[in-house]
Amino acid sequence: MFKRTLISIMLTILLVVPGTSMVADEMNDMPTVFVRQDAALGSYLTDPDGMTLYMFTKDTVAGESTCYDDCAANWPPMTAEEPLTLPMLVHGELSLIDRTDGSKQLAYNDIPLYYWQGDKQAGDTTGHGVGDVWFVVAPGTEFGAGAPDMASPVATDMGTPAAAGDINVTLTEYSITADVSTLKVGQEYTFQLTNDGVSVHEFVVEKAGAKDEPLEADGKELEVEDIKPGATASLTMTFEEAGSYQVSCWVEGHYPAGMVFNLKVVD
Ligand SMILES: [Cu+2]
Repeated sequence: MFKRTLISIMLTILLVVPGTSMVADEMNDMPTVFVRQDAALGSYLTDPDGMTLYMFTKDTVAGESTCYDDCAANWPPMTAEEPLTLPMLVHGELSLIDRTDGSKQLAYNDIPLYYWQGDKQAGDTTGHGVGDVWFVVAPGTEFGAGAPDMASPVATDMGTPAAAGDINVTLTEYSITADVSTLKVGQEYTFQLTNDGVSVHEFVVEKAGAKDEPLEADGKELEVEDIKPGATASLTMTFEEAGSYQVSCWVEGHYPAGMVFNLKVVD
């Protein structure tokens, strides 16, 4: 009996530790859309699982979708529940617009948002440029802006795998970018990390769409925590398998706001 009471007291203490309740609050405030970084596309909006969201330039009336039937089968409208919340530092407005079948669709600055059936996992952007009318949506895009003028590529490799060696990574509020984005299986890379921001950041290497689940090598997690503003750090590793990966920062709220960068590893 005494033991049980002790356990229950300890549990109570654990539950009132400062910070615990704050984390819970922030979880409730999980943004409706997230931001992601891609070497070729710059920043773009995704759903909370990292699936890319697209705009349709044939939607020419603010807050109105023209994509139905076959179109909507290929480009499913994104739906969401209230409250609608944007990540930190992302300006604009989310709303739910009415579709003719009575369903609701999420819109950003009155731009209806869609998925592409060809995308299979977080980091896929295969719908971008389809028909010259479907495009990823950069944070800050206004309705009627037309085809986006994409930011200049942040990486230099653009599909050619980088040779073994250094990869320069910059962390800031709230983005994470690397100077290469295509890597090769079996090569040893060293991520040279620089925190150019004003907050503490971290660096996690994981599978595309993973949620703070660092890869492991020799029983050690491939991550660097607590990188102070202005500090540098490094992480050396070898990818054992081809596929889609991401490097990200899981300090509370940073990942949704854009601290996730797409990496491709090829044979
Ligand atoms: Cu961070």
